[in-house]
Amino acid sequence: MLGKLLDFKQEGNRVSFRFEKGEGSLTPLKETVFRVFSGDSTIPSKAVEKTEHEAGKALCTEVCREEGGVRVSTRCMSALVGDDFSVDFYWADGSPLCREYRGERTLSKGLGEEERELMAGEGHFLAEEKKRHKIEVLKAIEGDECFYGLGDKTGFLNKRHYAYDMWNTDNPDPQVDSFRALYKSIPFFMARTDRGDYGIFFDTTYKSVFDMGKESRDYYYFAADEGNLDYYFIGGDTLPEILTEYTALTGRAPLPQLWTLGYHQSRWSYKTEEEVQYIGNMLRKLRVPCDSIHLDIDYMERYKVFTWDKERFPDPKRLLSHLGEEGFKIVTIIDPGVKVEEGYPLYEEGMKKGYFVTAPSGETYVNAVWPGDSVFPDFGNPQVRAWWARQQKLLTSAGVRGVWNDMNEPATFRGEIPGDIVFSDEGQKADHTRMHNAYGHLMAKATYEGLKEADGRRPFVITRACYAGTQKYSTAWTGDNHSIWAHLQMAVPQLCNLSLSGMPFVGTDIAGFGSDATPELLLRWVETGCFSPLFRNHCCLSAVRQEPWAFGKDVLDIYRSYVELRYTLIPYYYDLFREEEQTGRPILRPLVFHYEKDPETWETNDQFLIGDRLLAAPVLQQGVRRRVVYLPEGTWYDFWKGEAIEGKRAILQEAPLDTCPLYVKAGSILPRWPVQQYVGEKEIRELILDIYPGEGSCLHYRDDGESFGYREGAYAEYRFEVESSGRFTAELLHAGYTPYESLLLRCRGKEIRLSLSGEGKAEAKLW
Ligand code: MIG
Repeated sequence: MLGKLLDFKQEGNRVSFRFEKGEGSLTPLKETVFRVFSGDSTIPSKAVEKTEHEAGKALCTEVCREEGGVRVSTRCMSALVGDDFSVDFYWADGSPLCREYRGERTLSKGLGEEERELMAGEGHFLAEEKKRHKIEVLKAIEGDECFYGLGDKTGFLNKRHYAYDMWNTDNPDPQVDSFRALYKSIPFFMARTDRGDYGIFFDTTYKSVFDMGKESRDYYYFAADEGNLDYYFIGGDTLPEILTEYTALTGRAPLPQLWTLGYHQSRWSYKTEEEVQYIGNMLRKLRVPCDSIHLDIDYMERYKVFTWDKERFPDPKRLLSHLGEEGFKIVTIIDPGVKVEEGYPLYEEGMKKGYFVTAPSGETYVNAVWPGDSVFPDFGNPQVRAWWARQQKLLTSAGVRGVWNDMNEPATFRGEIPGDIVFSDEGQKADHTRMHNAYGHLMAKATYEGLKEADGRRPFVITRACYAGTQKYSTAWTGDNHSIWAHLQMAVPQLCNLSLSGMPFVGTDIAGFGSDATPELLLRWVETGCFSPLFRNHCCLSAVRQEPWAFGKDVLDIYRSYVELRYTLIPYYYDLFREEEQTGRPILRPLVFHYEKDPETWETNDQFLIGDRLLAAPVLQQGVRRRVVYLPEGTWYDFWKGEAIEGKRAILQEAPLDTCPLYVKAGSILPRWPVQQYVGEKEIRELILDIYPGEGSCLHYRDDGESFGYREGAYAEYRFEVESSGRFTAELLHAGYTPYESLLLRCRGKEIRLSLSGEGKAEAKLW
């Protein structure tokens, strides 16, 4: 596309190239991270906020012409830039990692006119026409590449042989493998290959295509028709390393408030004050631990955002404070659409200030969502974000503790917003085509800033639409799944791929949103979903009730036991979030994340790891009471029975309806708390440590669970270690927060209570 490479110039780390038909640059940001760029450098990145890498040290060890192009070398890698801005990446020893595909694309025409009509007549799926894109990067598939990431896409863990679009889409049909797009656009993937691993982040908010070897067995490609050629290449030996660099670029999820790791109960909608109170009462009476109840769109007055319906919620402050005393935190939904209505302050103020997106003619653009005719805040404009941020006070002043952003793809009822509708891009004039995929991301950013300002605590935001980097502001749920087994099955690879896309705080609607749940589906879903960071039961207006008690006592008892299990593991989850904030390693991890040398793990769709210590192998099929479990290398302990099992093999595991097969790696130390009805119900003075024989160590972290004080050192951090001899040691590494009074070590039926000495140390003999 850019034609022959003519010459190059090096300025610091940046090497710029002149081609026959344009220019480009290649910049190492680190020894293993390169940015490849050609286009309009004034388009602001929505994902990458810090560019401090670029200022840093000199990274290029050599830049020189050779046959085939110009080689830019760092200590670890090199990139060979050639005609048409092809870039091949090599290890320092000269072995290739990822090379451009230099052949032609195999373009085939779609169906002929007549055939199309025939097929369309019965509503058949029409094969896509394979067309060229303005920006197209083809990389060779040279072996047994597996691809992971790409956000929330449907289907399975390994994305090889599938093709997707990045275009935030709200399609309420049951989502299946052939869907090309869902709510989120995260144009990042990692490749596991025999030659090493790498990640590619194509930083464009324009609609893009990722064909991961569906069109051809010889190459995969990513492409767009507008915007820049702007991608980051990250090389590494392991997937965790690559994710660390990707999240260094796009940001990490900040440590959440502790209560957000508890159980959330939701439904579209708990419509009245009485109903919300009733749900709270039931949860407490039936002793199902719960921290949060979510209010869907019906709490508002005729779906007007930042209002309360005065009849159904006459005194939100009183209600929320009463629920607060019982340990419930209330999360309210907020959509972007603002109802067109004279006298509605938000609408009037926004109109006066020109805060809504407009048609090219300058007229405010109107489409329909829940409130009927609505207008759409221009979140690309920093002033609009600041205005939106200020609105959060209307919620926090009533006691709201979290905000759930929905419909922010943005979804609209009267057709999609036309491409030429005018949006701002940080003050630059832009259009819907450019801003669509960033809309939810920027809304979440405004919400985050607003909550931070109004409440001061770590903001809790949930969003449906995302772009790369949304993890800095928000958690996410996977939108409108259905109460069908296929969607319980999909939940595992979908949450794993979101996690590998930099979004660690994720979950699905437990028991499914659309369609009707069954008792068995509810149970298998809570047995799986109790491990997702965002642990919420939610369902649609029209669906049968699926609260924990909806199917009788036997179901309730099993359901409760998994909520309780989760509450005992909250300190472990919190440790994982601490680790995530520092390294980008997510909470949910597919097996390949830690065992990529073992091909058995490459496509595991029905098991996952929680951190590096726990492995869950839930039952995902109706009627099934035993399943095959693959345990990777090492020794594992059955969580329920305690017996040791040698790994690197498949076992047949009994799994009656009340059992989610769960395993702990030998040498693990699992921090646990007693069951509480909500986080903070009990004052926890003792930390339980479940220890599984073997060798291992971990860090344990504790703070007030709420404020940003930890950033100024207000936290306690411990290091625990167990040796194969049975010697256990504890050390308090940082004492910026009240330490535990004691540790309760539990190992193979034995219990030892320990207190730390004045120097913050303790030790014990476990076996
Ligand atoms: O399409 O607010 O995904 O969680 O309950 C309906 C009503 C709009 C879609 C969300 C869903 C929510 C529902 N919303």
